[in-house]
Amino acid sequence: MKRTWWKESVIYQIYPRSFKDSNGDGIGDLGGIIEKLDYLKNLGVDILWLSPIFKSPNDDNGYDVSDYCDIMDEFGTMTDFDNMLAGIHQRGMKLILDLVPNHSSDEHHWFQESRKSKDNPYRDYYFWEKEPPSNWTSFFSGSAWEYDELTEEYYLHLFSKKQPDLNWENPKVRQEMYDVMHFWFKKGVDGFRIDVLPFISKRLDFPNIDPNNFDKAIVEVYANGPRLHEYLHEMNQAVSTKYDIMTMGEGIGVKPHNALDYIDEDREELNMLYHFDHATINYGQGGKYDPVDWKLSTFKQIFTDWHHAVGEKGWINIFLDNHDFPRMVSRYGNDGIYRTESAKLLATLLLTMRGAPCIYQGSEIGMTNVTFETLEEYDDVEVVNLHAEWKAAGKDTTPLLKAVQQQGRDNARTPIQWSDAENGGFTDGTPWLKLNPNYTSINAKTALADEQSIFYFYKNLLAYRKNTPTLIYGDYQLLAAESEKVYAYRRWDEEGDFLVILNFSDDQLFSSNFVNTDDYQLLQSNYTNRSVFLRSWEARIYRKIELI
Ligand code: ISL
Ligand code: CA
Repeated sequence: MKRTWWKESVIYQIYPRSFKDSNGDGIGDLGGIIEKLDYLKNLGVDILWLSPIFKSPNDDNGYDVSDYCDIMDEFGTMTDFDNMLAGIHQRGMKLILDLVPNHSSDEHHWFQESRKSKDNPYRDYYFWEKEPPSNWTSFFSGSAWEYDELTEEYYLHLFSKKQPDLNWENPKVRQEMYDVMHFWFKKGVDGFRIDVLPFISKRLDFPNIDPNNFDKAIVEVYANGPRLHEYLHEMNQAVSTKYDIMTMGEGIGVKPHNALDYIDEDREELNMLYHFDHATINYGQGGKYDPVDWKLSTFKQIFTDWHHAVGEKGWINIFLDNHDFPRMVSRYGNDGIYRTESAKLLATLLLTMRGAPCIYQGSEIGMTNVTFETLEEYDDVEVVNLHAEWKAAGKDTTPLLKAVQQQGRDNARTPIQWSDAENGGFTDGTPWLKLNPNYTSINAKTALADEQSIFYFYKNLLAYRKNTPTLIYGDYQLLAAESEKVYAYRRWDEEGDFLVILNFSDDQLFSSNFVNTDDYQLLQSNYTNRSVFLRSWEARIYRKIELI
């Protein structure tokens, strides 16, 4: 396999609004990121990915862009940006930004022009129809078609009505987006994470969807549109290949069978794909807010299927949480008595798979889901709209509150807990979203003072991975596939041979019942002492003896 810097990098995702506030207005900002660059360098990550920092009215916290070549007022100025980028590069790290090409804000001047009249030159920057051509629904409740009385037509928005979908059929729109990319690459940015990338090519027959199966609608109707790969190849040739950068596409709706259409190196489209299959593992019939139990065997099969589907031809991201999903330790671990052990176990999984791991801010200190008492305390547009919908329908919202506490995006958006000081040291003002009250015990300051903390577990394993290409490029094989408690696998190549054994349960088990470790030696565990048992949430890495 071809070795490249981006395959060997570990990515750290910053949600700037919640990372660190430097001026007391309660909103994280670029100045706050600059303050924490040494912290990130100390952790040992290679690439910082910033959720959107472009000008935005913040209907969806920056995923609604009103100017792609300027900085959001709340986050700072272009000078702050230049200083931040220089600080990142000085420390030997790289920066990737979040491009949102599928939709803009309705406050973007393109849309302001577009809605003015049917013959405005910007009209076909968006999708306008006399009548809604389909029953498409928005991710954030209601129809995806919004009536605009100015010209008495409907425009398409797959997300909020303040996020009109851009019309990539129009070559001018594509050129605008390539110009945006050139603008940031010329400044020295090292790549882009590309938001809902599989949606940019639309099915112009706008087929109706099954309203009771949104997941199917995503895969078969919204994503993987007819001209998608033509656009990606064009983007690659017009922009990506002109710089030493990397592109990673948010792979919503992409499945193992079509993954290589995006990332096969020979196709010259994207560098890596960020798929969702495990992240939606507990979605029930009613989707995200209708959660069901999930099985470890399914979870393991998803990672395994993706590994085999991609093979040596492409590269994927490995992640367990981000700003759209609950905290990983609350979701896949045990955030009660085994919080530390299970956070370390999940770190072991993240950092020993083939792919580019993405650590979401706060996971390195084991931050957990938050439980707000009322729906009013939630800020996320998805929840605000859903809440309004339930109220309008006269429904009892108690089950919704419960589902939001478990599944809501704000779980991962509470501000970073830097210390046990007021508001976790995140801000001197009033935070835009309440902190998780457990900041008094779970915070970065406490973690940095404790050699056994989750933070140092990440740091040590990050350093080990960096010097162990087998863990990056090596082959993978699932072991003990049927177990509902243990996730075990082998990673190997001609330079090394490892076994990873992860106990995803509170139970104490005999590891020899699952995997034969005879020729291997224990390299590390998330428990300091040794035992014949595989203890609750124990994570072990073994290395083959003759190769040591
Ligand atoms: O959280 C979700 C909605 O339930 C996801 O399905 C999410 O909408 C999907 O992952 C796309 O996410 C991206 O685009 C959205 C934005 O709100 C998310 O924050 C972003 O990651 C629209 O730009
Ligand atoms: Ca601020």
